[in-house]
Amino acid sequence: MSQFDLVIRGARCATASDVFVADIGIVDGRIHTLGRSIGPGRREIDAGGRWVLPGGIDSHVHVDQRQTGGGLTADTFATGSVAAACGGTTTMIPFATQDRGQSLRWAIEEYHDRARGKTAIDYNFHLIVADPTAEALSEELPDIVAGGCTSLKFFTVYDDVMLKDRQLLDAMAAARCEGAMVMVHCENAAGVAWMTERLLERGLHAPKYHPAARPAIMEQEAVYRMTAFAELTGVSLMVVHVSSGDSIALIAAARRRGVQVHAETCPQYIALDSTDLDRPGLEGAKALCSPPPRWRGNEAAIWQGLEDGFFDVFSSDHSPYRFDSSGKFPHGRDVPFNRMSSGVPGIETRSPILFSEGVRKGRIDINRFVALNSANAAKIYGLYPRKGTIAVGSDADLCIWDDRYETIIDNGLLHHSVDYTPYQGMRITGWPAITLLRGEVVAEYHSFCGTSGNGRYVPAEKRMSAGAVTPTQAELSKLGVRLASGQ
Ligand code: DUC
Ligand code: ZN
Ligand code: ZN
Repeated sequence: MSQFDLVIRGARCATASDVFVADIGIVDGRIHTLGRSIGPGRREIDAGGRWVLPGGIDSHVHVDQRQTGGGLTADTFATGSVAAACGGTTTMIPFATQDRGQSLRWAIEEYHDRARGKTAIDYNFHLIVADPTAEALSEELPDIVAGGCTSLKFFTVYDDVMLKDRQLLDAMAAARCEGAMVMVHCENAAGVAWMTERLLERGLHAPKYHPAARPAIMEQEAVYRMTAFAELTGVSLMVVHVSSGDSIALIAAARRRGVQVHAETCPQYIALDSTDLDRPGLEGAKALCSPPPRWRGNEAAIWQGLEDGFFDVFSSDHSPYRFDSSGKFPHGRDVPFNRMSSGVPGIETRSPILFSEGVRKGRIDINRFVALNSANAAKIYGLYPRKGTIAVGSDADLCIWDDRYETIIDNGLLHHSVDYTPYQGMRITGWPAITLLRGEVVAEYHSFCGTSGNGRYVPAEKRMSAGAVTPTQAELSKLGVRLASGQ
C-alpha cells in the first residue's frame, strides 16, 4: 500500500477475545492493514499506547419514535446520533414501530425516511410488530428480512402494542422461519394493571410507587413464558432490559435446556435503584422507566451477570423525554406515575459508565467490555464482522480511549435534546478521546466534529432459516411416536 488514508500508530487494541499492539492502516473507511511500522498515511494519529477499541454499538435506542403512552421522544435521528458519537457509539439500532392496522412495509419505510440523510452514525432497525396479521407475517416479513431488518420486537405489556400469547407464538414461528430473531419486553400486563389499580385506589400516586406497580415477579412471569415460547418455536430470543437477579436464573435455566436466549441489561439497572424514584416532588420521575430500577442491592446480581458473561449486551434503552414539557408529562404534571412517560435517556453515557464502573473498577476486563459494548450486539444482530471488532476488512469504527480522564456527568456536557440525565453527578473515569466512524473523526471528548447525515443504513445478515416450525413432530418423537411421511 503506497499510502493509507489514515494510520493510527501505537494502538493497544482490544477485541472481544484478544489484546494486541498494532498500527492500524485505514483505506476507504475500512481497516486495510494491522501491523508494526506500517505506513505512511495521508493523516496520522498517534494513539500513544492508549486503548483503541471497536466503536460502541447501542442496540436498544428510541429516537424519533411514536411511543406508547403518547410522550414525544425529544431526540431525532440527528440529535440522538450526535449524542451517541460523543459517548463513543458509532452504530445504533433504534426501533421502527408498526401501528395496529399499518403494514409492516410502511412502518419500516417511514423510519428509513426519518433517518436517511440525517444520522451522524451508522444504523440498522429493529421492527416493533404490533399487528402480526397472517398477511404481514407471510407476505411482508420475508421482504423486510431480505432488506436487512432481521430483528423483531414484541411486547407482553402496553395496550397499544402488546401481543396475545397466540400472536406471539405465530410471530415467533414466522421469525424463525425467515431467519429473524425476536426481542421481547417482558412484563405481565395483567399483573402490572392489577397492582397499579391497587396503588392508585389508596392514593399512592408519586413516582416512588412505580416500582411497586411493576414488581420483579411480573417480569419473571413473562420471562419464563417467553423462554418457553422460544423453546416451542425454536426462535432465537433476546430478553431486553433484564432488571432483576431472579430473571437471570430463569434465562440461565432456559439456556441449560438448550433454548437460544440472549440477555440484555442497561445502565439504569446498575447505576440507579428504586430510591432514585423517591426524590422530592416530581424529581423521582427522572428515574422512571420500565422495568423499573429495583431495590438497592439488586444491582449486585446484575453486575454478577455482566462479570460472568451471562449478559450478552449492555444497551442504553435511550428514551429521551424532556422533563420540562409534554415529553415526560404528556397528560400534565398533576398525574399519577402510570400516566408519566416511562424511560430514561442514556445514549451518550452508556459506554463511559460501563468503562468506568466496569473496567476501571476492576469488575470486568477489557475483552468483556468490548463484548458487552459492541461485539456481541454485532454478532447477535447480524452486523459482525463489519462492525464490533478490529480486523482487516472491518469498518474503521474505532474509539481511542483516554482511560485516565476524569469527569462528573452533568447534563450540560451532553448532546441529547433532553433537559436532564438520571446520572447527574456520577463520577466517571475514562472517556473516548477520539471516535472514528469509517475512518473519519466524529467526536473528540465531548465535542462532535463529524457530519450529520454521514451515517449509513447497515443491512443486517439474517440467521440461518430454521424452516417451518413443527413442534408437534418434535414433541411426538420425544414420546417415541413416528409420523408417516407427509403427515
Ligand atoms: N420502557 C419501555 O418499554 N420502553 C422505553 C422505555 C421504558 O421505560
Ligand atoms: Zn421495553
Ligand atoms: Zn426500550
